[in-house]
Amino acid sequence: MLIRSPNEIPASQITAESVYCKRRELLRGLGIAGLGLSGLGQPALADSAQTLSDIKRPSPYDTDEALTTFDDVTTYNNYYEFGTGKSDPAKYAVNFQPKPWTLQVSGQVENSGSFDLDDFIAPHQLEERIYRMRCVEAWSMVIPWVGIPLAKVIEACKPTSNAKYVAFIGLHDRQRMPGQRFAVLDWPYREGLRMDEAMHPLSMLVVGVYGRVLPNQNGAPLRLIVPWKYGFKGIKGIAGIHFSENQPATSWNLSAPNEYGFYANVNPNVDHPRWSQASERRLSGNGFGRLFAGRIDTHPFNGYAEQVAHLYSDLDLAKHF
Ligand SMILES: Nc1nc2c(c(=O)[nH]1)N[C@H]1C(S)=C(S)[C@@H](COP(=O)(O)O)O[C@H]1N2
Ligand SMILES: [Mo]
Repeated sequence: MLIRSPNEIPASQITAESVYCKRRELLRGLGIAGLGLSGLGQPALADSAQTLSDIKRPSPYDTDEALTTFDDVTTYNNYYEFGTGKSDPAKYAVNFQPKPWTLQVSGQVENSGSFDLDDFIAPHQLEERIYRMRCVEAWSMVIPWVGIPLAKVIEACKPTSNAKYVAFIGLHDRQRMPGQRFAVLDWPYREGLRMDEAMHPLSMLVVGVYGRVLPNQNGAPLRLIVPWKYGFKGIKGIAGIHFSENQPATSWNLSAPNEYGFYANVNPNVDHPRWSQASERRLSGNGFGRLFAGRIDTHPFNGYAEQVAHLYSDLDLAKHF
C-alpha cells in the first residue's frame, strides 16, 4: 500500500475526527483491524476477474442443484442502468469503473456517514453461498455467490430502535450508467427489506461470484441477494443504505404497483397479472451455448420456506405480494 504524507493529501480527503471515530467503530464492529485491504495480501475487491481467496465454504444453506454456467450467469442479465436487453449489461457495463466506491449510510443509525466500500467488507470475511435464484420473468438459475451476511454489516452500522426497514439505493450517475438516460424506471434503482428480513442469515451483500470479483453486469462492486424473493429485490450497484421507520419506496412497486409488491416473495400461488408464476425455466448452460431446461415447478419462497416462512405468519401473502 502506498502511504502518502499528509501534505500530499488534499484537504477534501482528510476525514474529520468525529467521522473518523465512527469509522473506527464500524471497522471494529465488522472485525476489520482498520488496515488497508491491500495490507491483507489480497487483491482489492473490485479488480475485475480477480480470483478471491480464503472464501469460507461450503455453507449449510447451499443447494446441491446443478450450477448455471459462469457464461450464462454473466451474459443473461437484468440491469436496466445498462440497457433493457438481457445481453445489454455484459456489453455496455464493460467500461464501468466500480472502484473506488463510496457507500452512504443514513437515517435511523448510529454509524451514519460516507464509507469506502473496502472498509465495509474485507476479503477474509467472505463466504460462498450456492443459491437458487428466481426472476419474476419465470426463469431461474443456480449461482455460487460470494459475499457477507447482510446482518453483519447492519449490526456494525448500529441501527437505532426506530429502524424498522432498510432501504438500498443504487448509484445515480447518467454518465457512467447510460441506461439512466431513459425513463424506464424512476432512477436511482431502489429496494428495501423489513429489518427482520434483512437480518435473516440467508440475506447477503454480494461482492463476487464463482470465486471471482463480481463482474460489472452482475452489480459490481456491491449488490444484494435475497434468495426467497424475486430477482428484482437483488439491487445492483448499491451506493446507499438507509434505515427508516416507514416502509421505503421500491423501484418496481413505484413503476407498476399492481404487478410488483414490496415483499416480492417467490409464490407459485400468486400469478403475475400477465403470466403464471407456478413454474419456471431453469437456465442450465451445458458449455455449448445457452440452454433452457424444461419447465420445473416453482416452490413457495423459492424453496426456502423452511427457513423463512415464519417471517410472514401474520401476512396474507395474496394481498402482500
Ligand atoms: N440496479 C439494478 N439492480 C437490479 C436490476 C436492475 O435493473 N438494476 N435488475 C434486477 C432483476 S429484475 C434481476 S432478475 C436481477 C438479475 O441479477 P443477475 O443479472 O446478476 O442474475 O438483478 C436485479 N437487480
Ligand atoms: Mo428479474
